[in-house]
Amino acid sequence: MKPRTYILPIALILFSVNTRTPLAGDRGLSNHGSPIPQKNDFNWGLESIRANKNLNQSQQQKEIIVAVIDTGVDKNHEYLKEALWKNLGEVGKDHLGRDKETNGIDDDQNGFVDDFQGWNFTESNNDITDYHGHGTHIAGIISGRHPQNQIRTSLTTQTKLMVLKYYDPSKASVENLRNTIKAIHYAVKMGAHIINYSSGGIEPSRLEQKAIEWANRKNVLFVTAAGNEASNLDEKGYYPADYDLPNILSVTAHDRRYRVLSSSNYGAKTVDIAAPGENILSCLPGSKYGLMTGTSQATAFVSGLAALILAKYSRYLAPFETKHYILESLKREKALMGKTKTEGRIEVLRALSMRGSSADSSGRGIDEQSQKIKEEKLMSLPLIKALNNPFN
Ligand SMILES: [Ca+2]
Ligand SMILES: [Ca+2]
Repeated sequence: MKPRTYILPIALILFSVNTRTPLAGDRGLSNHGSPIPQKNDFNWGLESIRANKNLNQSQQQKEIIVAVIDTGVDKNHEYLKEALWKNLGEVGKDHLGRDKETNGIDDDQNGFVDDFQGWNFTESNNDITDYHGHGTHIAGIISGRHPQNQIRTSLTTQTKLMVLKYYDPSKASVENLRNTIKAIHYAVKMGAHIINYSSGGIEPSRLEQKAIEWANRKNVLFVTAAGNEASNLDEKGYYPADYDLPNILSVTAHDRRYRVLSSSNYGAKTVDIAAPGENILSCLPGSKYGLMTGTSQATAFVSGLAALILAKYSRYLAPFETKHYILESLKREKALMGKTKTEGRIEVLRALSMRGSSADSSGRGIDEQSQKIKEEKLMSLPLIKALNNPFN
């Protein structure tokens, strides 16, 4: 297969075979970021998806874990540190009174020593420091707090970020793919409800697909980027976005006028949905902020919304149910015609106020209905059916 080039924000060019690369988009990182959020630039994404108001906190009934498989995070960033997931099996004191976080023992016997905050698969240790910037930016969008006025916005108070570092630009590309697969396994094993993967490549991988299939069996939603190559994915593949699996949501990016970005991949038969992705202000390492553009950012908005939906109901929804709420509540836009399967973009308030015939905010309705309606029946809704037959 013909090698393709990927342009990273640090201008590193990789010739890819089975690579997985974090997607920074057109503009990449805005230099080294700013200590002060730039006015008016943060909010457009949140406003366009109607997530800029504080939601009723009572709607958020439980903690949702989002695995961020990326380049690590700045774990000391003021807007991220409280949002980080903790592995309860690796915190507290061991029988000798030592901190489990640092005792050099795999206290919870999951195969990872001192993985109290996630794991660094590139170095096989618990150092999740982000030297790249991409993962911190993505984590900031998912955690969704508003740095200008210091209120928490809807994306979201109960979300915990499980940080899984898979990417090292100095490693062979096949190694980054291997670490992706390991990170998916870790996320599922350790209880993530959603995996955010703002990365991809042109080569499919059977092992990666199997890992995501396993995630589906374990009710883990996999939100992933359509990619930034200006390609029609109905004609070219891009993975993992293009695997035909019911738990995958593939996301392209729109601008302030709801047009798909010129750099974003699209596909009327293959890409699920659009979300904001141009000049998005979020966190950068060193407690800074900066703008990034691309389908990575759009993907993070969708993961944030999925977390809110999961948190709303009294039981955990299956991935196809969460997708149902996102896709049935989207706002259709003329500008997105021919660009995604749904020709729509996400809207948080619409998704969270959706009652339909099957659920109320307690989840009772959907609990009852789910006993009566089998998955096949719900999947027979036209939208969902289309979603599972992307190549038709
Ligand atoms: Ca462990
Ligand atoms: Ca330990």
